[in-house]
Amino acid sequence: MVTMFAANPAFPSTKPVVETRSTMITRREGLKSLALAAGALALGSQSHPASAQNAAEPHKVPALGYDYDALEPFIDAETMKIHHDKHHAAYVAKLNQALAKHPHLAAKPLDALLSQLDSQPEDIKNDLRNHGGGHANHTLFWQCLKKGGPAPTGTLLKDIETHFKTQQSLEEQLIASGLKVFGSGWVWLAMRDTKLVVETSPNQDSPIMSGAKPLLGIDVWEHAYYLKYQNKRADYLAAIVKLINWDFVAARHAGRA
Ligand code: MN3
Repeated sequence: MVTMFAANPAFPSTKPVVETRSTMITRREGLKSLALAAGALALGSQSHPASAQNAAEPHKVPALGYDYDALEPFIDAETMKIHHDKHHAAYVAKLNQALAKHPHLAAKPLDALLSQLDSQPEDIKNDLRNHGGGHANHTLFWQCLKKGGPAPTGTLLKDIETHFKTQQSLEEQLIASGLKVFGSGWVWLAMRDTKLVVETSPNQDSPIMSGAKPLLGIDVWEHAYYLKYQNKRADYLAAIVKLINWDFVAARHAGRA
């Protein structure tokens, strides 16, 4: 009956009524489906108690420690937000996924795993390297940045002068090295065999993986600067060497961090 009225041009006035009825049913059923889906979602989250979630997530994204816009105008808030909330969070999620296959490794400090990559289980070695490295590197990176922080002083400055003559020549070396990284990677100020060195690494590799201690890490992946600087990595590097939290680097240098 309904179909006949709706299809019959002789009864145009009935068409809206029919449509309204069928629309109402469709909407009601749609709402019912939505409610069921929401219930399923709620049930899903309840079926993972907090303790189980913690066991599955031994590593967490650390707080940035300052506002997304704290480094404006040199590093824009949008870049910081995506970089921290999306990129860093993805490394942590994938690291936790990998560790779920070897729960006994979940409690170990990340640095300990990265410094002995070769002895880690073959099936997660690559994930540890890429995602574990990504987590460690970004955790360090956020702490290395500060707008208007003090210049290096004391023992750190002396060590910089011993190895690089001046802070400026260290900054120039960081920039030059960062420009030489082909593709994605990092430039580091690291303590290697009691010597301060500037070095680079591809991808998410860290000096930790070859027995050195990174004091300062600068992310030269495009995701660190592309929104604001596009392809101008040199401009990004020139800006970021003026955003170094030298107090934090000094604490690393002194073994306090
Ligand atoms: Mn990054």
